Amino acid sequence: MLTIRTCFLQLSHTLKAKPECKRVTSVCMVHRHSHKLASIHNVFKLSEKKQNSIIFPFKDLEWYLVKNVNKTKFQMFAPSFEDIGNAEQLFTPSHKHCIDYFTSAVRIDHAPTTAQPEVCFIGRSNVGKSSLIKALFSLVPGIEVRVSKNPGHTKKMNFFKVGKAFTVVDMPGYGYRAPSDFVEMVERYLEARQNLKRTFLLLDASIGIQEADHIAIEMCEEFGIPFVLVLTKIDRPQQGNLLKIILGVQEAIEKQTSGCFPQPFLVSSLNYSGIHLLRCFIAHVTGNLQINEHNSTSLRSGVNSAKL
Ligand SMILES: Nc1nc2c(ncn2[C@@H]2O[C@H](COP(=O)(O)OP(=O)(O)O)[C@@H](O)[C@H]2O)c(=O)[nH]1
Ligand SMILES: [Mg+2]
Repeated sequence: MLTIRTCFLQLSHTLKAKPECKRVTSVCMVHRHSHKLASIHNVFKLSEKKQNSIIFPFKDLEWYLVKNVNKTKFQMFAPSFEDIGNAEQLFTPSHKHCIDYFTSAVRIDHAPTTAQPEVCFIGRSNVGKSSLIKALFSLVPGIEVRVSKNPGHTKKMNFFKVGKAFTVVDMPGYGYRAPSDFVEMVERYLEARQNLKRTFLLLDASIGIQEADHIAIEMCEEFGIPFVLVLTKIDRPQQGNLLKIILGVQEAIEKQTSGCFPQPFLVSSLNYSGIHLLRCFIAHVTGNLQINEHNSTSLRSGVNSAKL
């Protein structure tokens, strides 16, 4: 049987020959027009329909689903607006709560030792990891999240501290151009990091799960770490195509995983869809936010808490 390491290295060899993700959009473009939606308070000023589609992007799509599809799996984490507002506090800096880039590391033994809970973002190069982290931290003036113009640019693990609450790690991408970095850094990190509370594995919403993603999923499964699939750039595909991808991803979660949260998260760093919900989920899984179950439609059944 091939090890995960060999799978990645073989795959990288193939991918080097046909780089398929060279599309480059300016990140400034991504953030210039959307900043006002970075705060939930501005989202609340929109019509109810728009609010819902930004906060719970799946709601826009469920119309298209035939009646016999079980929709609960897509809406398991559905906190109240109050919970979402509380989570935003955690992503808002103050003199007592400093949020900033902390350090970078090229090897796991260079990674900072910290006891505070940690979450990390992994995925193919160019899938939108850094843009997503930038969107999550969009309420932090001047924070520097390096977003590459060229695929495969992030070769380091970049650590961001959110006060004393938790740490966020932006990982080097796998797939195109960065395979050995990935094996050296990410695999060891995922296997060994004691304080890692959740791994967010990003997939492009126009493409779904690709070969390299399957290997990454298998890696998370093998290490027995809890992880979540996040579909990025949901502003790009048409709704019908997006729905098809989401259903495929959900089926893969159900059939091929045991450590993955049943609900795939949907995000756009361009228009802030799903960003507020993801902030709330991160606040929750790092132990910083008790979800108010009374108002929430989520977390009621035992099946959810098992994977949270
Ligand atoms: N339309 C759209 N483009 C995005 C989004 N997120 C990222 N991008 C673009 O995708 C490219 C790769 O993003 P980046 O965050 O550097 O990916 P990374 O390599 O995974 O860190 C950049 O050109 C971004 O502008 C999104 O939500 N919507
Ligand atoms: Mg990056």
